[in-house]
Amino acid sequence: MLTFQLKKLNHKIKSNMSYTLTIIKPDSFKSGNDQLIISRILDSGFSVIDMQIKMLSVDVAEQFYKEHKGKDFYFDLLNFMTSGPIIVLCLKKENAVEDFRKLIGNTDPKEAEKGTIRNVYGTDIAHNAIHGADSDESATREILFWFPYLENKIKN
Ligand code: RTP
Ligand code: MG
Repeated sequence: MLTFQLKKLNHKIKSNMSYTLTIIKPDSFKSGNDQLIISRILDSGFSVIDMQIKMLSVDVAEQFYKEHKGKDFYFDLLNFMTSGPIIVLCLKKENAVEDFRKLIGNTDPKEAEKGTIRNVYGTDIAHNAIHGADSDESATREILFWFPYLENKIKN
């Protein structure tokens, strides 16, 4: 009986969980702040489902950032994101997308609330240390872009 109740409780806890996608950008990797940033993410209650350290090709960067094609900053963004290694992480937490966006702060580090990751580790709007998916739909699309084999896990 107790086992059954525990299983039910466990299921309930699990069902409140959601997922998000982050990228530790090349500026953070180069400065050596990547480990501090990941520690900060873990200390904020996120757990890591999967991660990759990689160098982006222009082709892959174009696919990932296709929503920004045509914007003034598009080519600068591609240059920056292909300038050095990045760390891509799939993260899990209750209310993951919204809580993660709060943790990283405004796109422009100077506008970001004091103590947020971009405020602490970012330099300017183009070199802002970290990416975070901006909605549950984007999170699902982005997680499947990098980790297609997680489909069953994140949709359950
Ligand atoms: P992200 O996608 O990286 O989490 O950033 P975001 O949602 O806060 O901002 P978004 O509008 O999606 O922009 C994507 C990334 O493009 C670069 N950017 N540069 N120079 C500029 O005015 C400018 N604006 C945006 C930033 O690296 C931004 O994170
Ligand atoms: Mg964005």
